[in-house]
Amino acid sequence: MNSITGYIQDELLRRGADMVGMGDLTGLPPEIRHHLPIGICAAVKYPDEVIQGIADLPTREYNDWYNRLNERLDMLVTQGAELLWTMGYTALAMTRAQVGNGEAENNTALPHKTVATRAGIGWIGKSALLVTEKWGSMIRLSSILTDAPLETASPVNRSRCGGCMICTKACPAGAVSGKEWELGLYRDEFFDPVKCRQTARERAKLGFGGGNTICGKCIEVCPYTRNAWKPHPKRTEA
Ligand code: B12
Ligand code: SF4
Ligand code: SF4
Repeated sequence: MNSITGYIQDELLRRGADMVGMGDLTGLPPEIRHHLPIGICAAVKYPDEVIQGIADLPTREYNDWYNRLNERLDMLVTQGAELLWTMGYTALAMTRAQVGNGEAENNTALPHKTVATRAGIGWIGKSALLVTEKWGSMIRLSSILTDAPLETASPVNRSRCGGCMICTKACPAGAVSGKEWELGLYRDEFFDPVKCRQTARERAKLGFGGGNTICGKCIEVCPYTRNAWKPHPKRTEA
């Protein structure tokens, strides 16, 4: 790894990222990547207990962490971009203010998950979430676009879900069709964002009185997420 790649990675990890990857974006249309060739993916992880707590319904604690991790990510990518600027490179922090939340059409021009697969962080699960070997899908994502000469990872182009259908069966909205993602398969061919959004809004209201459109059952049931949970003292005693 060249020194600037190592430096940026270490700085983002030191400042609170749980995973960092660099991806070559030149295969994507220049206008959606602001004519910049490299994407840095930063991921932060929910505490195990917060995800374990949403088995029945989304909780206020999950809602608080959702907001907290979004703020942490905005800060991280802003600081990462500032570091790159001071080194003389162009860098754009893909904060929520920059990207928007896709509210109108459930779409953003360059989703963080696209940067994440290009950066070798994980694959798109049947759930439509980014799934990683290390933390499953209990992570939130953001990204930085840059022209810095960073070393990029091998992209992930195939799913590792295999025959698993757990999220398809568990999704209360019936939004997850069960079709396996591969490069080129558009989200709406295997996942229904309208059903998900509607049900997540209802479940958030039921769980803690509403506010955000959140549910997260597809995160909690995923075996890759569950494999990452540390043994809990109270549970192992019982
Ligand atoms: C709009 C939106 C929604 C909509 C639509 C969901 C969706 N899957 O698109 C609604 C309201 C339904 C929603 C719900 C949720 N969301 Co949401 N959402 C977004 C948002 C703001 C934009 C997503 C978007 O543009 N989608 C458009 C479609 C086309 O893209 P996509 O599904 O994101 O991903 C596709 C591409 O990445 C493509 N792709 C992957 N690699 C490559 C490579 C190449 C070369 C190409 C061409 C394409 C490609 O494959 C994917 C599937 O087609 C992102 C934040 C962001 N700015 O990215 C968060 C985001 C996707 N949401 C997130 C989360 C966690 C949730 C919820 C769990 C909410 C909650 N907290 O309870 C649910 C889960 C729904 C689900 N199972 O996907 C996280 C996902 C984290 C993860 N581990 O994957 C994100 C990234 C927010 C974040 N900052 O972390 N969300
Ligand atoms: S967030 Fe809830 S409703 Fe949306 S896909 Fe996941 S399990 Fe289904
Ligand atoms: S629950 Fe199974 S099918 Fe769904 S994303 Fe996780 S591994 Fe893939």
